[in-house]
Amino acid sequence: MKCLKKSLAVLVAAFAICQFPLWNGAAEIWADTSQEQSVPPAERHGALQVKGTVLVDEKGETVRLQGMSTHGIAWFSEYINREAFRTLRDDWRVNCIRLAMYTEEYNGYCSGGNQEELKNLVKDGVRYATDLGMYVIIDWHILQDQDPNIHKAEAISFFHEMSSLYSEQKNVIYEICNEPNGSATWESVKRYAEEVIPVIRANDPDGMIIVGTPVWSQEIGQALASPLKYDNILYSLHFYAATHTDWLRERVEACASQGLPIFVSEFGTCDASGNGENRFDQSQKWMELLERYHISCCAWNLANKAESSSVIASGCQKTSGWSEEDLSESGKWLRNYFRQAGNQ
Ligand code: IDC
Repeated sequence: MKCLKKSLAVLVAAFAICQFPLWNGAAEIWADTSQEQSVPPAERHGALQVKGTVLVDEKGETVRLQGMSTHGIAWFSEYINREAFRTLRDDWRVNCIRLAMYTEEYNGYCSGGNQEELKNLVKDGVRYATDLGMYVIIDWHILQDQDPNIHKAEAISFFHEMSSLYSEQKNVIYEICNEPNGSATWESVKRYAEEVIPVIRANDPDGMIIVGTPVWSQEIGQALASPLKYDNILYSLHFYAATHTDWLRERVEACASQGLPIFVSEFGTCDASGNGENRFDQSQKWMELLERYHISCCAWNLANKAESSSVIASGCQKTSGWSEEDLSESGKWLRNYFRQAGNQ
């Protein structure tokens, strides 16, 4: 009798679950490896906000985003696919994808690339991340162009379009200039940001925005000395573990402890060329520092290029569902790190 009652209760519960969806968002329920049903990260946390130096979710709890940056989407578009992002979410346990769209390099958005195709790739990437309940960063990947003001007009119209498309979404983050370098100063970056940010905010008043800093996003001290006068801004710091060691970690520590909200929107386990030897000992020190200050981070890069920063082994043609032997050395290390960090 007891047994019958129990089975009836299970049946009733199963029926109730089928009738009433657990939440109203677009994301699917997914099972994590502990076999429990979980609500995906962006559904669980909702809109994020910068509070002091950290990100907080809708319940006011501190959240750390961690994830993968794509390589240049014009060159490695095959990795912009739903199953790739699903593998990263469920197997790598990350909660964020960064879509890197070069502006000036070969086939970049401002250097002869097909702008409609590039925007469609960004839109596809945002859709997949959204369906999977992940956060997604739209990265205006300046590099060779050095100073973001060079393509300011294109940036304004690009971010105007993106922010009007995504004004209602809680999971989209805008990164307005990857790495100012060369002639770019913090004053010139600020001038650019002060024109681009209001364009985004006119459509998406609460949208979170990441701003690059001079010297390939290393000069965060200048942002601390002269911050932008907007809410929900994060300043980017990029590191490559074989090149950037204690001296840059000390800068991060100094700036974070003085109140600067930092986002490591790109890092590598190798040297700053994106290649060379991986330094996992240095990478580990970096991760400990980022954890201590709850700093979010995305690793460079999701591709199978024959360079040490690419996380897929160069001979592997799979574009999702990778097993351990499909990964490069950096890929194996990063997957392990993300899995054990448990920041979803
Ligand atoms: C590198 C890529 C490499 C590509 C090159 C183009 O890994 O395959 O040929 O860009 O110039 C950055 C940049 C990022 C770089 C990366 C490694 O944001 O675009 O990618 N890096 O050099 N900053 C520091 C390192």
